[in-house]
Amino acid sequence: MRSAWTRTIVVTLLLSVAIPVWAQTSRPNIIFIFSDDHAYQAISAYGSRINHTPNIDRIAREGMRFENAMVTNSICAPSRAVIQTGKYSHLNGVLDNMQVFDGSQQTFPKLLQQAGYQTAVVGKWHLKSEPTGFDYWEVLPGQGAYYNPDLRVPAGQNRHAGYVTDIITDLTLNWLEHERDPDRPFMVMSQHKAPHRGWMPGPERLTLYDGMMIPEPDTLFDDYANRASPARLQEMEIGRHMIDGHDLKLKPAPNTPEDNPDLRLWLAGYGRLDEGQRRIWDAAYEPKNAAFLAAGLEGRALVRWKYQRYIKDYLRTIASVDDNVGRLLRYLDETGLAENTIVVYSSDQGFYLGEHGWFDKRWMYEESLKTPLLVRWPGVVAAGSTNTDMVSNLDFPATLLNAAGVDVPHDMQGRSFVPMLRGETPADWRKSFYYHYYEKGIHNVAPHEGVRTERHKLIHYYETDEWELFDLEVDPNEIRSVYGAASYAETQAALLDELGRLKKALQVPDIP
Ligand code: SGN
Ligand code: CA
Repeated sequence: MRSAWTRTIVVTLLLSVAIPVWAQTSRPNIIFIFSDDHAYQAISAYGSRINHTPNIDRIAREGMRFENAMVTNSICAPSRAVIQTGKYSHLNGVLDNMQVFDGSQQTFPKLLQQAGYQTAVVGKWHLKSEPTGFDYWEVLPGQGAYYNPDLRVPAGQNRHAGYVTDIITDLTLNWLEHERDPDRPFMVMSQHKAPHRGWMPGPERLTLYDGMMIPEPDTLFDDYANRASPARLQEMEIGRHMIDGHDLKLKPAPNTPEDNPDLRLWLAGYGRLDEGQRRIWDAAYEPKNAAFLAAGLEGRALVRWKYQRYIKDYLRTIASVDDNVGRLLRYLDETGLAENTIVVYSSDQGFYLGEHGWFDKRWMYEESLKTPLLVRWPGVVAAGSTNTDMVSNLDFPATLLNAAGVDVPHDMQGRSFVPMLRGETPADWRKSFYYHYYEKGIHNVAPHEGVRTERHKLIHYYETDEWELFDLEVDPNEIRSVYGAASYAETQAALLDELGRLKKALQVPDIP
């Protein structure tokens, strides 16, 4: 009797001590690797026809690939504000790239911090106010620079020599290795500038793809027929809107006037290179540029050349991102951290790689609505699995909180997709998705909202009250709107109802 009591007491004591310790050490770490403007079409795990990303693919091979991850507002700062808060733009206050994020509001890093996580953010931030909810932050001011970038810290600004993608990884690794407390779980956001416009490749990648022709997308010469007027009025065409000294890396002539915008952009990019970097850069571009100038291309041949220059530089910057993902993954392997660390790879939105003749993003069309999302979580996510449910950047905070065992606040509009990571989709998961782009400015994309279902998409350009309806099954490239067609009357009515229902449920204010 007495020994049974003793055993009970001993076991009870052990449990009361052991459970919290066990729970603490088993909470997963989180590495959120985030790039800027990385199209899923440029990841081989997504079936890229144009490049190979072996390290990013490893996350897919050892984890889950999401085929329908969508953003609520396809532009940089708004997407980042959604990820901080789990709320749509109209509730988090960042509707466009100009607005300042109110860092006093609830964010998922703050909630993780309160639960005992160490938190850090390195690289592109772009929310205008200082990061809040992070034990360590070192972020690019604004868009940041590709070469020899400045990075802001609470005490001021540091200039780092070298290439931004490498530097962001160096800082991430330094924090992991030397600065964090190894006894507590961590969440670090390692956020690249690349492959954002400017598309300046790193010194080792300047000649990658030389002598090759990258395949063109089917809609490079889209004529925007059978669409509402905004598709024709945009200013993001490879043929018409690329800037010589900036996008196309053509050195401005020596007598260019100082106030020329082309020259200013050239100086903001190439102008940051030190002498050694310039020698490597010039050796790579000057022979190619001389050949181009000698060829005197016009019309479609010129568009095709611009596409090749654009896509190769874009993919070169991604090659460096991929190398650096490899560095992070190797570090996790070598330190044994890999086993209990969730690795996420995603981007702030998708991007046009010549589809519809475009670069940039913003539209509710597929290439910019969808974003890459790969998640590795050893012991939880089945290796090499895929998911086709409509998940969103809106769901990232709820998911990461849930994975960390932290309650998800009721006012977050996103929902945890941890069940999907375990291979089970809840029966009541969303079957339709609300999208809203607000910005008026560069690239002249008209504000619009809409609803996406598994098969259809309804878009409203409310300033001109124009509509588009796409049947993605028969028209995956979205080149023929069937809005108003008699054969789609029922579908159209159902989508209109659904749009109204979603707006009500999500508390979207009426458009002024
Ligand atoms: C810059 C780019 C635009 C880009 C926006 C937003 N022009 O203004 O092409 O759409 O950023 O990008 S550039 O001449 O400065 O390169 S975002 O990713 O920050 O939203
Ligand atoms: Ca972006």
